[in-house]
Amino acid sequence: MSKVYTRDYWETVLSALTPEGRHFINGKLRAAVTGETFTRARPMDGKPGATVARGGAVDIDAAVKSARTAFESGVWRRKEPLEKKKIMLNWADLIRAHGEELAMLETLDVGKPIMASLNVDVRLCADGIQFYGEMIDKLYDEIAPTGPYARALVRKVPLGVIGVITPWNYPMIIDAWKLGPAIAAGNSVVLKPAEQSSLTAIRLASLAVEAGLPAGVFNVVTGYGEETGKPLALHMDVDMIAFTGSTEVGKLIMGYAAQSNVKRVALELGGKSPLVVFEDADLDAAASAVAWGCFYNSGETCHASTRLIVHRSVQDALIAKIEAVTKSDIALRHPLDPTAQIGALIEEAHLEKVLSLVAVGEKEGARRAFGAERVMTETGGFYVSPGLFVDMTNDMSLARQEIFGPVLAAIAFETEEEALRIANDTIYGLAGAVFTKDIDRAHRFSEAIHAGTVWINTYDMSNFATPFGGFKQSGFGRDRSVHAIDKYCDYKTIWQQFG
Ligand code: TXE
Repeated sequence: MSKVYTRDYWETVLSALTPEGRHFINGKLRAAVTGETFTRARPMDGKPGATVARGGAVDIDAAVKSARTAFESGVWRRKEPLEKKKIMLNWADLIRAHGEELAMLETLDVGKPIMASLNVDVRLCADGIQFYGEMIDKLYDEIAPTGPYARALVRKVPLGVIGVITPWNYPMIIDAWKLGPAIAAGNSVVLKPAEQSSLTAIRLASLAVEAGLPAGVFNVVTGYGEETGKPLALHMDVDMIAFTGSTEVGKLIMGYAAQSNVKRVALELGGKSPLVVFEDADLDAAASAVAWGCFYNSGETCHASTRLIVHRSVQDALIAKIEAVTKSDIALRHPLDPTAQIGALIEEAHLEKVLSLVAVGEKEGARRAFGAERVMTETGGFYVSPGLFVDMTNDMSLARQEIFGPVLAAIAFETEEEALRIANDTIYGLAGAVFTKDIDRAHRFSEAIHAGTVWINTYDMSNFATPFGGFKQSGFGRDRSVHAIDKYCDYKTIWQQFG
């Protein structure tokens, strides 16, 4: 029988929690060299959250040395594939076994509903580690075609030390998307989580060592972007940075790579994804897809369906359905309430940014159909209700800027050409969707949307077998799928001449 979770149960778990905020370097917890720490307000109620080590260049240097030593020693990359696979699978099992604790750490840091942390974030993190663990003993190298008197082996070799810099919206999931393939390929990692969400990264590292991952293979240094992320990205002994975050910082990361050692870079950046609804679409399915697609995780999702591009003839009917589905299904509640579907925004500054973008939108002429207001002020914490704006054109800031809050912009169109032009008129290219019953149009349109993922008559379906990432200023390089391994490896050719 499955366990019944209550608010009281989760309150007890929270009060028993003793979050660890120190770095994890060479298999051990360590304070920052300076001894400095920082504390942030917890999103659920604005009270002080956990105390976390404030890392700097010296801490990064220690972590990179530990990662390099582990890599050069071969303690991980030269291990028998079956043995490595067993360790990764143990790690995934330990993540599942500590699911409630990890879920609470995540909710404490980022304010998402505890049941989402448990059933989505913890689950997908463990599944990600397992997916790449299972690949370890199925990776073959190649023999190139040559003449009869020579043989050329084409080996896929790990790069060395990978710097991973992650955001706060899905910390554990995005960590697994990068740690899984990087470590499965034989690399060592230094992870710099977002300053808003350090706790699960530290716990994932200690569980990895408990599972048998040798010390130094996976290190965590916590701290701010400029103070900790930048020295990692500039480090001369880091071979690659795998980054998820804003397009603005993604551009800086490319610059740091160029200024230092031409390290490789993979970037998963922002989005402003279009969801196009034609007049023949199933409006109930479209309403549900657009509401969940935009408002899940309070809109703090890089591939959120933030631009609804709808045929003018069905606009009013669709918007009424979106409002109904939002109000009946997407419960905004305290994150420890097991019935909450969405919770708090990450921090006060972010809440203010979301509300100020809304104010600019209204000044430009967007009309509020519902929501997009600060709510639950009595709880403390940072809550904004899901909201939708109409009477919009694609050049308004609500349609152009990534808001990263529960704010949907609806833009009407008359013809298919116009819909496509609006859909592709963005600097981003992460995701998109088309709703229509016309199969020819569905395929024509999904081919023409310039984005890394396009859905037909659905939104946000995904699994580990499918690559995820963007075109244009949404970045490059793919997370998930067997292909994700490639970017953490390089090809090495070994020639041998016979006789
Ligand atoms: O992102 P940042 P922020 C978008 C979203 C959001 C906006 C700002 O629109 O509102 O970005 O969010 C580290 N050198 N996305 O400020 O700053 C930082 O510490 C090296 C989309 O949180 O890009 C964190 O670990 N690292 C997105 C990570 O970069 C630096 C997810 C991301 O932070 C750094 C998050 C520097 N100079 C935000 N500055 C997505 N694609 O899902 C910061 N960092």
